[in-house]
Amino acid sequence: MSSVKRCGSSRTRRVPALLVGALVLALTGGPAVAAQQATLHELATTHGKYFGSATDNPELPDADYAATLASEFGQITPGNSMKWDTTEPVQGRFDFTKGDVVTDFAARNGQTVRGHTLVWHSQLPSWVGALPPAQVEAAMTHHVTEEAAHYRGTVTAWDVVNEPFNEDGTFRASPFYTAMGTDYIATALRAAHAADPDAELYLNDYNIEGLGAKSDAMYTLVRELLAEGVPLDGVGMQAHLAVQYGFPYEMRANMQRFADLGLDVAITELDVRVPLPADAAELATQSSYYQRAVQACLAVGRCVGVTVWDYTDKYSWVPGTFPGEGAANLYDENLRPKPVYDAVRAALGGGDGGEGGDPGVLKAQYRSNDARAADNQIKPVLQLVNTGGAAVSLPEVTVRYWFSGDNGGAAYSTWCDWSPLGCSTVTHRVVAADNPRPGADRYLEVGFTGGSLAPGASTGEIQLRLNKTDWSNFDEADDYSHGSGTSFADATKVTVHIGGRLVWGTAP
Ligand code: G2I
Repeated sequence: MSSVKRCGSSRTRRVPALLVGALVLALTGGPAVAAQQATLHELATTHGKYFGSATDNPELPDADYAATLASEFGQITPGNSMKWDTTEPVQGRFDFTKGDVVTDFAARNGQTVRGHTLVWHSQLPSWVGALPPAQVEAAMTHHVTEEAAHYRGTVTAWDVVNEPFNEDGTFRASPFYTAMGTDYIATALRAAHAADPDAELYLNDYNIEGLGAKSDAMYTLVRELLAEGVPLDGVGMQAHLAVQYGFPYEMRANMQRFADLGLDVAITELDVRVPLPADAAELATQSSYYQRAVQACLAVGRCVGVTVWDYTDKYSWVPGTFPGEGAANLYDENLRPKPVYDAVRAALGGGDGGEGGDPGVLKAQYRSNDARAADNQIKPVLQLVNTGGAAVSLPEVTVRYWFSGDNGGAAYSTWCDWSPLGCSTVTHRVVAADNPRPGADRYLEVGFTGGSLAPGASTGEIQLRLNKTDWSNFDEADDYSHGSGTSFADATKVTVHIGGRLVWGTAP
């Protein structure tokens, strides 16, 4: 059984992060300091998961880089050194020198290694594409067999096949697909299993983190493979995210549907790039994306861990591939942790020093601006307060003020009358409730087009108003979110969502 599995089997244990840090110090004979901050991996371990990073051979001689890689992360993935163009540049001539440097580093530092990757259309030496199709299967099987056998016992999980799909969910063309059709995937998995029966075998791809055509295609494929008894242990979701493209739709639910098939899932290459220069709102969005990805993994029992695609902007692949974008990683180019690092710690329950900080938590406060509960307008005044340890990106936030339309016309006008944020950044509309209740068949939904809320900060009051376009009267007295207090108080009947997740209040 691999150590990834062992990690998984201890998933139910909950060890306070500080205790883990103290234990590690005690076991390594380190100084008996009490307040050592738990590392990302130690925090993840308290949830039965690992926290890892990609790395690459040219980076390892950088002593400061290597020190943090060794101390902060419990798992590493070679970014390039196990790819086909490095390990078999000439047919039949194998060279595992670079990959061995990475597995040696991991062994010295008690880390597990995800092997990346055995079969991929990219970074493929030209001789593979030049083979007659009839010879591709034998070449692929030989390659998979030699490499998986070489790393038997040192690599705990393999990305056996990487990026098999196009964006629309069709199979990607490659020498393997051309020669064998979709069978190449089962053939590669069987060869890897024969060479290393203990390794966890994964299919890995990007843009399969959320529900959608591409993840549906992966879901269909893995269900078929499992039905055929093909050895497959997990699905890797790369998670190369960008603030300008939004967070993957329903990531947790998507991970859970793979888990429900009996597979492990892993976030294998997480980074979140931003257009440069990054402004405060974009960085807050970035923090929230990292947090939401980590939270999705924590919420899915069979998510075994999170790997960032290198931990520092100093060695990021992003600027070379997306000119004008970057700052995608947890540490800056001088190897200093950035605020997004603290956000990830908070999401892992590490807060600002292990006290269990709550990531991105908002509360809603409400006051009535309306002495007349039976006229033709509703005038709630709302404000949000960040009670968490990390900045919250306001475009991720929606607020619901629940009311009843009282049998008037179905059309509404909504207004923001005043807000220190500027009403132009506040969006508002009336939405019909999915589950209409007395006093709550509709809600006023409030959102934001920009900005972020620092820990402890408040939006200040947002003065809202709505009416039916037929100007018929409301009876607000029984409205779910209505109150008569004219000074601000915490309002648990006003609900707040971050990225679709309920973070405050009780829905009717
Ligand atoms: O592109 C990001 C990742 C997407 N998923 C699969 C991963 O394998 C992929 O990793 C990146 C590496 O991080 C880069 O370092 O894969 C790239 C190639 O597809 C790697 O970049 C290449 C450069 O393009 C080459 O010029 C360079 O010779 O790295 C090579 C080795 O340093």
